[in-house]
Amino acid sequence: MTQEYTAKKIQVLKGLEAVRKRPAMYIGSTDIYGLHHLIYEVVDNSVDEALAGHCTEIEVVIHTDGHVAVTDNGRGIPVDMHPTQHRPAVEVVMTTLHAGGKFDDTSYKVSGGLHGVGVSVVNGLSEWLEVDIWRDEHHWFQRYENGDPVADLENKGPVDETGTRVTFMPSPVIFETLDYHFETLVQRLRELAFLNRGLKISIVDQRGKHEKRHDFEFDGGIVEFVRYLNENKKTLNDNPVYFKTEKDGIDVEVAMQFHDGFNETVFAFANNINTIEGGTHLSGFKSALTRTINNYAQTANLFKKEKVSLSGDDVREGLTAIISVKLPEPQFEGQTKMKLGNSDVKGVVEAIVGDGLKEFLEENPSQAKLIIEKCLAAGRAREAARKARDLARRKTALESNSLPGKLADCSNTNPDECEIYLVEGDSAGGSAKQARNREFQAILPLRGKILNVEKARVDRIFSNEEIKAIIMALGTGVGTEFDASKVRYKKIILMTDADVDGAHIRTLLLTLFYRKFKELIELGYVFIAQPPLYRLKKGKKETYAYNDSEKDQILTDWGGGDGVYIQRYKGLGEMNPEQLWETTMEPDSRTILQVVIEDVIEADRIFTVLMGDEVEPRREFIQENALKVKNLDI
Ligand code: 0RA
Repeated sequence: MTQEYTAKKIQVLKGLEAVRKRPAMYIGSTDIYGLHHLIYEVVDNSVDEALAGHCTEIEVVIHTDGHVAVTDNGRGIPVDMHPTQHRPAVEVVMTTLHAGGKFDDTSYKVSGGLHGVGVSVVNGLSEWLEVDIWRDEHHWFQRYENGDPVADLENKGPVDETGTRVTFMPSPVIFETLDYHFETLVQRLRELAFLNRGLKISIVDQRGKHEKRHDFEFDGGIVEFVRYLNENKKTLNDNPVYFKTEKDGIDVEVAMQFHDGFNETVFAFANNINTIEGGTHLSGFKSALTRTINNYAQTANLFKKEKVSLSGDDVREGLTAIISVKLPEPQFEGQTKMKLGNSDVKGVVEAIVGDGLKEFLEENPSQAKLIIEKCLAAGRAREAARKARDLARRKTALESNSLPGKLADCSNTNPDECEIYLVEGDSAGGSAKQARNREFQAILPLRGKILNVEKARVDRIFSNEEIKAIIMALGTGVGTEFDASKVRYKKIILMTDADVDGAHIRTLLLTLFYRKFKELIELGYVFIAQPPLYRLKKGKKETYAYNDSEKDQILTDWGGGDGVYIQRYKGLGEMNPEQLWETTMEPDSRTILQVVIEDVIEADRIFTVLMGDEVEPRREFIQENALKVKNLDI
């Protein structure tokens, strides 16, 4: 940016009352997501300084009492007098909605879109906020409370360096929680560091006994991002392929690497935002990929006799890729505003991926051969799966209205009111069938461990009996035929034993849902049952405990363990139907956990990394990342 910044460039719109009145309109919500959003907003401003070429380091510190400081070594927020407001520019930036350089096309601002609501929103939602600016050879300081300055901008003396520190305490009146989730912040900051090559981003958490800290700085940028996602995978091209271009103000970077697994992991970012609904950058990438691989296979005579073309799904099997575009005026569309709409982006991405990939394949014929063979194998498997599906369909299995033999269905047919329990083991299944309310609760018993879909190709997945039964019972179809609106139950409850095997089966089921029925998770239809661990009885008193600390609490309340009969349930099968009903299935008394995907990238990586043989990290993951406790029945 060559244009000099002056205070008059800042356009003045509105005061901050609007923000306090309707915080959700600006930051999405006032729960933990909104709370994290405050940090992202401030960090985004610093990232913009970095993108403009003026900042190399950003540090985020969470202090003991929950206030947060974000420091960068950029140019510093301007402090000169605003020509019409007669206040320093920083005060205007902090107290006026949408003030900032970004409304005129000469001040190039890249981040934002989703977050780019302006730092004034953070100020408006903070009990107090302090800004320190090192600029024009001086240290400047101002404090605000509930959005209003408590004193004029203060000159605290001469300094040499430049930068900005924004320190803020989110308002406890506005936010439901002030308890940041460190790992979530770490993941986002790591992602930002990957997406902005060479930028150093640190995060420090001082709340616990021991300080926690991460320093991220990736000189390889998104190439390192791809390596990180492919950790523990056997890759086909040893180094991720990387393309970069700049055209008409649009910056495009792509990194990609194939591995011998079966999942497609393609993430598209626009201005550092994960555009989970895709958009023009993603479609440009996909069409170039399919076209280029087909052309190369044709020219290099790799199709042999068998096949004439590969589909998009075939060429993306086992592909990990990051597409990152940066552009001055992103248009975010779609339901969640996470789909890039700028039409000119498609051609730019298509051109660079087409040219770059062609060159890579031609220059690396042995790796190219591996990749094409893998795509061909994917095509064959897809063909086999299609045939198996057609065959099964003729036998009225997967499609039509037929249901699996093991399913004890409910009588109600309104999906809004219906639940299905996927139950570990035939004996627990039997208890559940007796226990249930057959009007709205269906039971599908599953025998033993279901297939790990992370390690199997489509044809095997769809010929697995347990998985077939699940697909038939759900009614949605699968793969290209999947249709969430056909779901037969809007509560799909996984019910497994409270032991290591149960945790494993639950993970296998979660993997199946994550990889093949992700939309059902996104729609909030997937839950985990919480059976009790103990039954406690003393005289006529009887109760259940769902974990050890609950059990200890009950024993304390009952005046110690004397005369208390404690039964530890090793599995669901040890409960009789009445007990199973009242503890785990009765909507008024049970607790079920809703499965939510907090962070797609980490979820994807973790599923691939952890579907190996380690049980412990898997269990921790399930407990810490995938679930949000929500008692839906209260
Ligand atoms: C407006 C204009 C300029 C810089 C900034 C804002 C700025 C904002 C933040 C927020 C956190 N860190 C920041 N660093 C800079 C350009 C100033 C110039 O031209 O010198």
